[in-house]
Amino acid sequence: MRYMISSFLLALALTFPMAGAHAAEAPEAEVQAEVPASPFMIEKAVLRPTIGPVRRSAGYFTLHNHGEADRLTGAELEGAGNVELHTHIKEGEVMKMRRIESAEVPANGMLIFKHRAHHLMIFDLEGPLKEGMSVDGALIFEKAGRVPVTFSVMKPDLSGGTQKDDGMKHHGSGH
Ligand SMILES: [Cu+2]
Repeated sequence: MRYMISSFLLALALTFPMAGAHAAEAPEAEVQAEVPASPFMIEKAVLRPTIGPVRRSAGYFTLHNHGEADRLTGAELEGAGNVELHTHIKEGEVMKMRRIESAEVPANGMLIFKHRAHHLMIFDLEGPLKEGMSVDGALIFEKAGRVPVTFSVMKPDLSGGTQKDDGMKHHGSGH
């Protein structure tokens, strides 16, 4: 059911590029019955495969917001003990990771979590994440609340990186 509704919202977004302005005019009954209205479309939701016995991963996604400004304040993942929001900062010559409390979602804009930038840190996984797996989770927003998202486990696009070896210094998990 969720898939059908997501498709409906996607169709809506494609039909009305200015979805923020038009969403209110769309037929309401079908949407409001099952999902709290979410102005978001989330794509490229991926988790890194785990490496050996390490029960830690990183998560990435691209969120398109077709509504008002909001803030991402947390995330959940099935089978994970804890999920944190992190960012990368450069201190001198060294890239470091730092936990952040929230991330801004601009009105009618995007929030991108990717390699070497904002990312989800996944801790205390119950088991390994292998390529091809799907894992249910959720992103939690100040206004929109809990928005379900399904992550695919795959090697992420690393093209956003700068220097090859920087990524190996963080948490020892290679992201
Ligand atoms: Cu991190």
